[in-house]
Amino acid sequence: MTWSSLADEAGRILEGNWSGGYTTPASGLYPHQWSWDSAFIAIGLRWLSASRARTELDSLFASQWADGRVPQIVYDPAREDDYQPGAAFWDSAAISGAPERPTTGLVQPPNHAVAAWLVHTADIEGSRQARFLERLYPKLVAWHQYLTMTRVSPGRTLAAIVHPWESGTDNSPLWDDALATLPKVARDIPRPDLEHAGADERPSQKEYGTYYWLAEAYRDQGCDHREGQWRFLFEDPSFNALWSASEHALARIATEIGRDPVPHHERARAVTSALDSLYDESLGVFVAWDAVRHAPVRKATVSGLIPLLLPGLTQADQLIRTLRGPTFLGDHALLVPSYDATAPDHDPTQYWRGPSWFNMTWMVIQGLRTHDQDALADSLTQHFCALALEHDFPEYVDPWTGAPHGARRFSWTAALALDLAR
Ligand code: 9YW
Repeated sequence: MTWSSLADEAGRILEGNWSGGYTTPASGLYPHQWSWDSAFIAIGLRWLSASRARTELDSLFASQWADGRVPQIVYDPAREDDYQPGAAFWDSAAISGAPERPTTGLVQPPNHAVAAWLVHTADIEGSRQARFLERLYPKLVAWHQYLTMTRVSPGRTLAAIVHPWESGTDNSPLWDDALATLPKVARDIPRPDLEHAGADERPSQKEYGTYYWLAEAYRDQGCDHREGQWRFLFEDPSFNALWSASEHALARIATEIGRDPVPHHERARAVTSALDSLYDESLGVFVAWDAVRHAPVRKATVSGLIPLLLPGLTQADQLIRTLRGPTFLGDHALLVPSYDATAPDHDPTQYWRGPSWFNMTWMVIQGLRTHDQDALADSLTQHFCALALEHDFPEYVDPWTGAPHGARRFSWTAALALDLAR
């Protein structure tokens, strides 16, 4: 592998998945714009075309809701039949405060300010000329304000997700017990995704039954979980670590455009210190907090390693020990498994229940660099780039054999490989 062949191929993939204003995650399986994908994509795209990377984020924020939320998916109406649930399911036009383009009412992890800052640093001159940060800053502030006002329960500091899709780690074992208590929709659910990936590589029909039930309930109460007793509410470590990292990035952005960085530093510190309550000493990782049952979900997933991104994290040494140990990389894993390698229900080929995902390993690499662990960061980077190139930039891989699964020519795999190959 040479870095230039990797960069050339990654560039072709991002070109192929470019829709004119944004990049789809994968041409067949995911034909719309996804929120946290766009941020990861912009991070790589900045090395190909900083202006396109700016457009990627601008186009996502053009569909921000009046309450500040950045929707999980912005739909391309021309591809309505190609992904479910589609725009017709959400009918966002009927909800007050929704944007012009159809979107879902859910959100995804808040990695956008991190991306905006990185895009800016790749072309400071162009960014200043385009007034990119001036334009995006108030929108990013409104997005984080939505999290504070709507997703933080009284007396808490961390933001909660209201649906597994919001975690970005859809069928993670973290959600199993809560989902088992929920109803499923009775009708047949269309699964156009199964035309592009094997059924054993996607969430099951049973999981989809509950996802739909929960999404319908959320939609039917106007996309606000605070009406009544919402039955799925989790504080996820990765979601909140990204929020804190994004507040640090917002502080840099504020300074760059002559605004006050202090509130952002304060929020970042508050979220980081609130994450302490999710740290599980005996597992050596952060776990999710079930805010309905008021109990932690004691399972080790890659989500629990993502707080490594945060400077000054008091548990950094223990997290790195856990990462190197049998739960994750210990048994010669090439990339970071998404779920505890020692768990009896670990499945190295099943979506978020074992395989390694490139975005997660990219964040772990950034975290290792933050905590001066360059040797391990370098070795993960080598595996990352080699596997991406060898297997046509897959969506995810078996952590030990590197065998590819899910979509190929997957945009964030290409974008983040490009970023690491710099
Ligand atoms: C789905 C687009 C999305 C990602 C998620 C991932 C998957 C959608 O694809 O969810 O249909 O399963 O879990 O993180 O944003 O790439």
